[in-house]
Amino acid sequence: MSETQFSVCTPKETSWCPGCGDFGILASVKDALESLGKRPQDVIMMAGIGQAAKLPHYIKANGYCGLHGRSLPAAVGVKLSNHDLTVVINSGDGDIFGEGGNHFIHTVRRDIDITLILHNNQIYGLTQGQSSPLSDLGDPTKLQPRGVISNPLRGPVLALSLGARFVARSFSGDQKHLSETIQKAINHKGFSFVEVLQPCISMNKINTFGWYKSRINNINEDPHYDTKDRMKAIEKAFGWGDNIPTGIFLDIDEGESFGDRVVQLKKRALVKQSPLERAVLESVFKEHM
Ligand SMILES: Cc1ncc(C[n+]2csc(CCOP(=O)(O)OP(=O)(O)O)c2C)c(N)n1
Repeated sequence: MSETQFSVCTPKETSWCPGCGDFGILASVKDALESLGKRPQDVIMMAGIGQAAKLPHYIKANGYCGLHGRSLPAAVGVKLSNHDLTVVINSGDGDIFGEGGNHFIHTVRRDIDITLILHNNQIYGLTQGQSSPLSDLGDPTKLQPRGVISNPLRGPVLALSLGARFVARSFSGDQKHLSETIQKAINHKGFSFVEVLQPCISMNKINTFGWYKSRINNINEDPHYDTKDRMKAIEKAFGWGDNIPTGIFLDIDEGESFGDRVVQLKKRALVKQSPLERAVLESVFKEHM
């Protein structure tokens, strides 16, 4: 993919290992933003901590890296303060579903207009290979040499069960599909979730590029697949093992999101309101606190 106005460094200037799946995700995010006609000043890239969470360092836009697992509440705050910003969160499976699991639940439930791109390498990469909540049962890791003994969490299933209206899965090795999926996710009015299958070439020797490539299967190639059918989406999103469904599981565009229900935001973004309007809010806070 070609360089875009969002490019800020070369692959050598990152701390990712050569061949890391994070490069494909970075390229697709930049391509998606460029294709949507976004400008760097109108976008904020947010993350927690981890290898995936370094993505905001490598893209020219506003950026924020929070504590491990805490990207989502910060993203909600940013969107509510300035809903004119395009808010995109990139973080790892440990960050989002381990340390940040509780935040995931309530962010999905609120259905706020932000996009979460999950880098799922099924491992804690930065801290060198412990299992994450998304590691497969029985897979050996550095810390669990006899194999993981907990059942894996399926991110898309959880999101769908919580009422998310846009849920998809893609692969870091298919940058075109990933870019197109991210574009649809960003355009969706409400919370959108894209799980990206991402090889970690140093710490996960099981879920390799070839492992994913030979298993993925795009459900949207089936003309009868209905992206408005939540129960079907849940059934597909549970699929794993030898046949891993990718594509858009669910895409329901009607309905209002949390931001639409906040009356104070109806006129314009909070940061753009006049001091007088803000003063009214302040008096409300004072009265009730
Ligand atoms: C509250 C807290 N717990 C643990 C850590 C240590 N820590 C930093 S990154 C990380 C793992 C990151 O894994 P993941 O989110 O899956 O991202 P990856 O590095 O694989 O991209 C851990 C455990 C921390 N910084 N803060």
